[in-house]
Amino acid sequence: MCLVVVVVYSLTLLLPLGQASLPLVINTWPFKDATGAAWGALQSGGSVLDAVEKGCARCEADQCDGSVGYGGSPDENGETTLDAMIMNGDTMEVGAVADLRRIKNAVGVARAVMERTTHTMLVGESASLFAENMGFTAEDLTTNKSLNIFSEWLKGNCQPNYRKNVFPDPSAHCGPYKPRATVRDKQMRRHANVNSHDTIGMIAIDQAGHVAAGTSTNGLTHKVPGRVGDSPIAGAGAYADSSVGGAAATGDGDVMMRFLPSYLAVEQMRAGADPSTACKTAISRIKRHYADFFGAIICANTTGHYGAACNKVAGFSTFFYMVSNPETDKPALLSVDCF
Ligand code: SD4
Repeated sequence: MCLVVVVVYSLTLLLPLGQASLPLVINTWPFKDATGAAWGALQSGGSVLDAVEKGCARCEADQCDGSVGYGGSPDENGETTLDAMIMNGDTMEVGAVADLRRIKNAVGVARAVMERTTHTMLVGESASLFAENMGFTAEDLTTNKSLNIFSEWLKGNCQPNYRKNVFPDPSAHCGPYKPRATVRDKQMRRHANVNSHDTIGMIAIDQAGHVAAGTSTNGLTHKVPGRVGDSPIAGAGAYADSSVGGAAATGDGDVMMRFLPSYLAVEQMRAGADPSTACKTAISRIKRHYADFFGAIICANTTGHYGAACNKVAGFSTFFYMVSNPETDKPALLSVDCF
C-alpha cells in the first residue's frame, strides 16, 4: 500500500480538505483510475449510476490492490468470489450480488439485478447463471497470484483462517473442521486486519443532487467459502438517498455489517450532521463494541460537502480516499487521520 500511496501522490493533485462542489465523485482508497472513470462518465453525460458502475468496474478490471475483482483474496478452496452492490438514491432501488463466481464484472451484474429483476440481491452459482443469461462472460477468476497465495497458505497449515470452536485446532491445522463439543464464548479468533483491505466504495452526486453509491470487492483472503461481507449489503457497504447524500464503507465487513454504518451515516446527515461528523459517528458506534476493528467510511451530501473517518489501530492511522469535483479538475488524493 505504501508504494501505491507514494505513486498516487505523485500523480494526483492534493486538494485542500472538503471544498464543496458538484458534481462529485468520492471513493475509498487511492484508486485514482476508478475515480477518473466515474468522473469521465459524468462528464460525458452519464448518470450517477453510470459513474458508480464505471468507476467500480474499472477497479474490477484493474484488480485494484488485489482486493477488487478477479485473482485476489482466494477463499479456503483457492477460489476468488466477488461481492458488489449499486444503489439508486432517487428510487432507493438496490442491486447486489454476493459470492459471485466466474464473472469479472460484479458491479455490472449488480446493476443488472437492479434493472432486470425486481429483486435486490442474488448469490452464488445462481447469480453466476443469471449473469451469463444477461450476457456476462463466464471465465476463471484464478490467476497465478491467487494460486500462489492459496498454495503458500496450504503449506503454512492454513494460517491464518477465520475458524473458531472447531477441531482440529484451527490455529495450527487445516480442515476439514468439525464443531467442538464446547463453545468458548470468549475465544476470539482472527478478524480481518489492515492487510486484508481495499474494497472500492464509491459515491457519485450530480449537479441536480442525484445520488448513487456502490461497492465492489473480492472480500477477505482465506475466507470460509460462502462468506459474504458488508460490501453488497445496503446500508452496510454503501447507502444512497438523493434527499440527503451517500456513504460507503471499507474494512472488516464481518464486524461492520452488524452496525449498518453507511445507513447510520446517511441518517446522521439527514439529521443535520456534516459529512465528517456523520462518518465519525458511524465509526464510533462500531468502536464502542469492537475497539480494535479495522475500518473506514466516506460520506457526502447533496451540497457537495464530503468527509471520511477511520478507526485508529496498529498499522492504520491514516485513511486515503479520492475525490473528483470541479475544484479538483482531476482526481485528488485526500487523507484523514484515524481516531
Ligand atoms: C469485506 N469490507 O468483504 C470488505 C473488505 C474490505 O477493505 O473492505 N476491505 O469485508
